[in-house]
Amino acid sequence: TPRVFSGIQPSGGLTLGNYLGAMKNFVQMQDAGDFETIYCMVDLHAITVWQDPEALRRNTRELCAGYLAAGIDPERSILINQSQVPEHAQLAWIFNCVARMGWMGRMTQWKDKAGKNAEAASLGLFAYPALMAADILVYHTTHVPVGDDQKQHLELTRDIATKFNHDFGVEFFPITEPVIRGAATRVMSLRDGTKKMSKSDPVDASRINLTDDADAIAKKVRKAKTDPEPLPESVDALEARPDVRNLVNIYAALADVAPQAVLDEKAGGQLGYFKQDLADLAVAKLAPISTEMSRLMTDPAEIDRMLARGAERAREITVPILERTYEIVGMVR
Ligand code: AQP
Repeated sequence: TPRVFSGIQPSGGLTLGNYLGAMKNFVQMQDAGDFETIYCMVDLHAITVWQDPEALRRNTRELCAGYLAAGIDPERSILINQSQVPEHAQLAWIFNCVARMGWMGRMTQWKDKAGKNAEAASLGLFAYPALMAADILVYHTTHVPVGDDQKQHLELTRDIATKFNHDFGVEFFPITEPVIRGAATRVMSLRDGTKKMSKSDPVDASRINLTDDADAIAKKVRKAKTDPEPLPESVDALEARPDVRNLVNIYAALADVAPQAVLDEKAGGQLGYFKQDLADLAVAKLAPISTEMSRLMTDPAEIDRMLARGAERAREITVPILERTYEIVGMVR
């Protein structure tokens, strides 16, 4: 069966960007039933930059609660925390020996995140894409839903699979296909429409957290950076107004309509009113999720049981694939 894998880092609380750009889509893929779906909290990826241990534990459980509240069903999908399925890290080591330094050095995410001070970045941050390749290939995943920002890493996953197969003269790892999300929503910062909304942005007002209450959401939307012009007739006119475009896109994604349809209804309106509508819509759509998340978070032991069960199911797939990989590579078993 075609199989999908995707993950989210527990590197902070979930944002509206993670929800509209990733989770909502994960749920649709699960519900469509065309793929076997595996979704992950990638805690090993999160620690490529410093994470406070208590915060990491809390964020991992909260991310699990977020998946469940958004509609991931742990029976129909496999829901796991990365470090609880040790084959991810074990296969990543093999891939560290397959991938080339030059490939990693060309990754734009590495260049962005390490910045000018690459000497001080962790070795894990550099090797991040090899672990991601392992996440995907340890399940022989055939399809990965990717946003623009992850295209290059999936390309590298394909290169690693190709080189492994070639070096060992096998047809073992599949060449995973990207599933490009239709009209994928890229949610931008509420303080800067040219920067992506991010859980690790130090400014809380830049993002809507899935755990924000109605007041917090309304306040952040009201204070979102915009210009004084009314809403235009056509989306083309939003090109030059990234902050306004971002709010229109968020509205459209929450309402499940095209951005143009939002303008057809609201063109000419003042932004103050539009922000009020947007806040109402965001609260209506997110309140059930945040309520369910808080309910789930009252019983962390139940979350941990669910994750243990997920890991058990995942390992039915990963243990044989890792075993076979070790054999191919020449490890005595
Ligand atoms: N602003 C966004 N708009 C649309 N999609 C987004 N994603 C993240 N931010 C947006 C999608 O969420 C998934 C999980 O991403 P991740 O946790 O692996 O890390 P990220 O992309 O780096 O997300 P953050 O929130 O910005 O985390 P930090 O701050 O830790 O780097 C991915 O599918 C991503 O596309």
